[in-house]
Amino acid sequence: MILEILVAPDSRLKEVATPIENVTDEVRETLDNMLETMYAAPGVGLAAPQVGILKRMIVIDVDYAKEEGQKNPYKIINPEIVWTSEETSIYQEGCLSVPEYFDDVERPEKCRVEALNENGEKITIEADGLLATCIQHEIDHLNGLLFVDHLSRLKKSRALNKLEKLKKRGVKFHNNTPISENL
Ligand code: K1U
Ligand code: ZN
Repeated sequence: MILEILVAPDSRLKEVATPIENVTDEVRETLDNMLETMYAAPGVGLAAPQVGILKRMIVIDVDYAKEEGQKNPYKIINPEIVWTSEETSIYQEGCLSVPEYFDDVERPEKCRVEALNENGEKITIEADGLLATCIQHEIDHLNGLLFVDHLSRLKKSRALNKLEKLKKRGVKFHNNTPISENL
């Protein structure tokens, strides 16, 4: 099932999500729905708060972006960043909750993340490149942060004010694109 992706500004995107206590069938079904939603958007990651679920789970597939049809999804529950590299890298990020805005964000180049998989087993992910960027971007969502929070105040307000105006005019978004106006 495809879920509705929240668009900023939305107070639910600023909340800190709570840990998952038990990895149940309901959690697995939500992860599957999140993946379906992410592929349809299309995106390379999605965090549960972006679909209005304030729980600590994310999905990622950076390989899908490289070669269409090649799926290599991660379903990640209660992720914790346990190490980051001192070297940083700059990547032009986008966000499904901040449609039509892209900007450079500097983050640690590599990171190590401990989490649970969809079977409730402990996993460790050693990430670099786009995977490291994406996993840090998604964990930010679990902590109520958007990538525009890493930009200057001016750039952040430019990005969010534009969206706020579109929302006030009744513009709805579909697949990251404004689609309609109820004037
Ligand atoms: O969290 C999100 O909103 C998803 C976001 C993840 C992300 C992208 C780039 C850098 C960091 C995190 C996206 O997927 S935006 C869309 C996107 O980047 C993309 C879409 C289709 C093909 C390739 C990339
Ligand atoms: Zn995002």
